[in-house]
Amino acid sequence: MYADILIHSADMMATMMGHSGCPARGEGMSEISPIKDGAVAIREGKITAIGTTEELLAGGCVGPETIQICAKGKVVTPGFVDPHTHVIYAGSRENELSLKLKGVPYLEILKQGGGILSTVRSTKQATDEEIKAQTSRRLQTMLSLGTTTAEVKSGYGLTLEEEMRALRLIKELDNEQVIDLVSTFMGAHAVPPGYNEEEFTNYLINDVLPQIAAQGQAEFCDVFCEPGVFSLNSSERILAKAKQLHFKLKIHADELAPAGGAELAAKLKVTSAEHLLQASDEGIAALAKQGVIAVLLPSTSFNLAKNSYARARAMISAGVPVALATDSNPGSSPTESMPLVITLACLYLRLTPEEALTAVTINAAHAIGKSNLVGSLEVGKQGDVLILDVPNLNYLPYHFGSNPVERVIKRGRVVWSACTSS
Ligand code: IZC
Ligand code: ZN
Repeated sequence: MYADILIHSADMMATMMGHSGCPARGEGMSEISPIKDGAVAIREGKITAIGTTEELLAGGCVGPETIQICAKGKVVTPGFVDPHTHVIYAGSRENELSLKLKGVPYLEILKQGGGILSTVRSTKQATDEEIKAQTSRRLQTMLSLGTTTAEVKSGYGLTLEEEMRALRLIKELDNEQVIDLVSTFMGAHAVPPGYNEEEFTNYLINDVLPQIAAQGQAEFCDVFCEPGVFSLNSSERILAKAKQLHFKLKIHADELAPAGGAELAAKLKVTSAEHLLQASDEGIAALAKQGVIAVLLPSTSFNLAKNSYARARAMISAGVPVALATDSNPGSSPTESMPLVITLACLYLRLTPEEALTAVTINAAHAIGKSNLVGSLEVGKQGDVLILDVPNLNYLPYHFGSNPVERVIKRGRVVWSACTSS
């Protein structure tokens, strides 16, 4: 069978093979299973062969119609998986920049009715078409920066009706644009005016979650577990109900204050715990024991400008599988860039380039339950491949602030190319 597309002659092809069953942890995070002079063949959207250029050419996968792309002098990787975003919204919050620069804390802005609540208002006022148009632009930027699969959280609705609308729009966008999207229900994102925390928690548990489950448009349920937003107790009640309703679980934990969020994540055996800047040693050990993936978000730390980053080295030493994400949102991380996240992870989380690559590919795929489909270059997986215009892997975090992605191949089709999009 001839391939539809053959990418060949890559100086280095990072396959990330061997971690599809379980996320990589400890020293396993450094195993990128590289192939020198690497090649990958894709047919009908799936990878059909992988090896050296010589091996693939000898295997007879090139027919008269096969598109051949030479990656000489380049690095080839799986498409990036961004496992934590809040990209479904309308509006922006640059008006809060001056407050932030004056040192007003993120949660104080929220308390004053801004922050998340400001985006809730702008999203509510927008039409479906406006939300989709603004979100599509962000997704297109993400694609150009190498993201081929992403998770998207609701949470700028905070009513049953508006949360359902967000999840419906995520589904529509999943069908209409290139990036594969995984939906997360995050009604527990902030307490809206008119409720106290307990009332809103009860509303989510009794009125919202059962209907979201019945609608079937979200795979995961997430909670902003943070003192001043949702307490440990409220978070546990919401996630326990979500588990009963067969959602997979995520939790924003220990971001701004140490509060036992990591311990709760381990107790509930969530798929992933996010942020974790203030996670305790006990919390980290508990995450490792339960195999909970830590999704770390260094662009958020960078943008909050507090010089405080998650203790990724302690997590990796303890055996916690680490993934990385943009946290793309209009408040604490207005960026779409996984390459920037890779640079920040190497400089401030002290990941090696190999560990960072594992964290944005196969471990990120595990964090959203898609490791059987994406996150590595292996026969049978989706043909989601990046050609990076970098001479070696160190160059990827080293040179920052411009786009290293030369071409994005999604299910065997070139969907973005640096040379044609200027
Ligand atoms: O809009 O500020 N952290 N949720 C929790 C966010 C950031 C999104 C936002
Ligand atoms: Zn988040």
